[in-house]
Amino acid sequence: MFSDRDEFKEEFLKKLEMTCGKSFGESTERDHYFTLGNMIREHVSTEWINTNERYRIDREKQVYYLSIEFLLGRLLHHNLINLGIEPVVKEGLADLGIDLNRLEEIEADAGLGNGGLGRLAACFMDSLASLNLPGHGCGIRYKHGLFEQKIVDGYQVELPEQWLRNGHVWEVRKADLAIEVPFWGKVETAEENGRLVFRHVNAETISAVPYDMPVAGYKTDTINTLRLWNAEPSPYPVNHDILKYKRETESVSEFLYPDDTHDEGKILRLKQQYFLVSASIRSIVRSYRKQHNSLRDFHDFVSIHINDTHPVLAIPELMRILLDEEGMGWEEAWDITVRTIAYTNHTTLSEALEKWPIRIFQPLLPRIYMIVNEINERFCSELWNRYPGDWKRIEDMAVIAHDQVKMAHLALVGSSSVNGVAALHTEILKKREMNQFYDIFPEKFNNKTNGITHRRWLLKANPLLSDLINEGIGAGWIREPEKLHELADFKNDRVFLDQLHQVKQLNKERLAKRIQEQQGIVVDTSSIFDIQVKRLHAYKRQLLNILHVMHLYNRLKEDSNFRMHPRTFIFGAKASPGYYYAKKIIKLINTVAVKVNNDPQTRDILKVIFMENYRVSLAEEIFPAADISEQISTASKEASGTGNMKFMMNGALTVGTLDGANIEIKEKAGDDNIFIFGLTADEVLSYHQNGGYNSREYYHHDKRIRQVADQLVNGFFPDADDEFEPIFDSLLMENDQYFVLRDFASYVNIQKEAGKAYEGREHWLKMSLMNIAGSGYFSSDRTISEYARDIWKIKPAGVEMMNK
Ligand code: NBG
Repeated sequence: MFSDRDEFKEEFLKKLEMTCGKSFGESTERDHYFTLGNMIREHVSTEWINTNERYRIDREKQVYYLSIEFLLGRLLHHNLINLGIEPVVKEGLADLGIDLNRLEEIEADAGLGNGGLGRLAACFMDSLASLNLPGHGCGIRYKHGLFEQKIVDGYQVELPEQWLRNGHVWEVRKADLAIEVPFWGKVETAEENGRLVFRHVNAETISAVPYDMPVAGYKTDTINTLRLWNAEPSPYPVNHDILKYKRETESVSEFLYPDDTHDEGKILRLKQQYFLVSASIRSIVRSYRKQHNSLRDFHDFVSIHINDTHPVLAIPELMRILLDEEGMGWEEAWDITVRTIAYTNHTTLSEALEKWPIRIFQPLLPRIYMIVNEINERFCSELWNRYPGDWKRIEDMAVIAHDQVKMAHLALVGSSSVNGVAALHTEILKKREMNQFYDIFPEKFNNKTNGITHRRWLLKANPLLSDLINEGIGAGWIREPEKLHELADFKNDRVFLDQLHQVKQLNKERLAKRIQEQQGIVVDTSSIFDIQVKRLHAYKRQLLNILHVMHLYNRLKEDSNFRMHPRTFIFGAKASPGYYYAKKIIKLINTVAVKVNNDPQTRDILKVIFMENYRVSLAEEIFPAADISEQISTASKEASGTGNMKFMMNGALTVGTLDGANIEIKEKAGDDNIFIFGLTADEVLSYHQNGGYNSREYYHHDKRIRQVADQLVNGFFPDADDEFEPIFDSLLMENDQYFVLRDFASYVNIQKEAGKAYEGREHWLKMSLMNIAGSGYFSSDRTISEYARDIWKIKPAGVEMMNK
């Protein structure tokens, strides 16, 4: 790479002329961005080839992480940091009058995911490479990532996202490595040399063309690969209506999660899943065959991880290859498959458990269906031997039942490891949701508490805090995040705490500036920045938060003696386009915002901001600016959460329930450095089981609740008509499934406590510091080391070359 800024500049200018065909004088910022991006990717190529070569020669075990989502965000700045060239590039560009931060803004977010699950996959890619682990991602190159959100008159409006509009500098198309994926058609069975062979005929094939992206580890020589598959018409179409065929083919990688309320959408989703899985497994096997004569020891050299159930067809697909292409017997093929595959569960919400009707599955994937059917029959007969006569249990556990294929059951039966994503979540899987499977496969179950890459979420997102940490404890934490512990030594150091305060203020100013630019609202940076950013979902209870805001407003209006530290409540959330109730909540937040922000009596004390189009790049500005992190899901519902970790690492204090990873955050930050409220998971689950909750009692007995609930429907919001009736009904007619009213009083109290605590500035800063100090555990480097050691059994490769 370039050794100094002059060398960089020289190369940059040369490259600019070559790629853009313009002189420097004529060039635009976009030209600069593309020049720099292309230049970096080309530099990475040599190491990338070397890494692959090393993997090939060393024959070390590799892991492939299959995920329907990769929520990468922007890559330019992150790559510069990981490659260790950020300072040289920044200075070199500055000499040319170019601001690196502005170039960064030109890059579109690669938003190929919804939320936590997809962002986790992206964090894992960074940790794998940074730990020199041989691990690669496999996903889909959606033409449109998650929709772009606009707020119009308080309502969410969705626009198609266009991240590829100007091309993507980080990808390399490898057309020669395309794989033909078959759909439809039928299976012919014949006997050859005394054994049955299966042939999939009359299939309609789709070409899966790989686009590879280099994944650079932090200052290492390891460049792993993220391979995203693009769906294109096959050179061998059987369908004669070419235009229709082309359209149908391309739709497979057009949208993330197409609407699946109708069969057509369902077929498309299942197609996407098999497309991802078949292309990935076959390309893995293809490169494996270059090094090995048979697939007999496949599991010793390859581990395949399925991120939630979307890629679970990896199990029958690998079986198909071993049976039909390798000619193995069932037992041997099954043994290899199970040992190769590991599965992570990310939710216990039953509506998220995937089931596919046979009427769709069988015709679309005829050979795969036969294999799933055989897996089911063998599993059911094992169950029959174990629980003779227990029909009910067998029906509950079967992979195929009631004309549906149950994807989670397939994953549980066909993999060697099943993990939850936080300690509580794994316990709930074992004791409740998957208890019957735990009974027969206890050895498969294990916990891997989620993590986040501290390099993006602290080092890159919060340079001011990173510098302060470096001054305090040196830069060792970047490689060994647990070293953040050493910050605890400064908890009584006034000067250090004061600097911490200044850093937070500057980050709040940066966010305030963004808010003013986008919405024209001036926020007070000495107010508490109280932030809830995540997908909008009833169980995440943005409703509880906004009802509390309404309550504070009422207090301010009614009681002139009521005092509170000024607060800015910031929300960011996308609702799934078909999720009616979630969209109502967005409208409510925006309606409250208008009321509160425009009332001269309250507007200096209370502010409500809804930030449009929450996404990775915006998140990077939000987390560093938070004082309070809202993690208020109904206990037992949030598998882990990862936003909670990002806030903690940036020094925000959590107001939260004992749910998901909040429990572990409390352990690491210390009981005194977190604000916990509400029902516990056991209490919620026992209400579910035994009943006994009546939301109307809370409405009748607590006049604060009555007031805010009534305000939803009594004309308090002048233009709202019956807009918020569905919310009112969910609380009182449908008995408040998420215990919003049950937890309301406890939430109001803890928020009051948090507000008071903020005013004891030094103590608050100490609490904030203890959160940062305890956050090292939540680095995805720790998570990935655990996966590598316990599940994948992979070791760092090329250690001798590391640490350049
Ligand atoms: C989400 C959970 C989060 C968790 C992420 C990552 C799904 C299906 N699940 O709590 O809701 O943090 O996964 O594990 O998106």
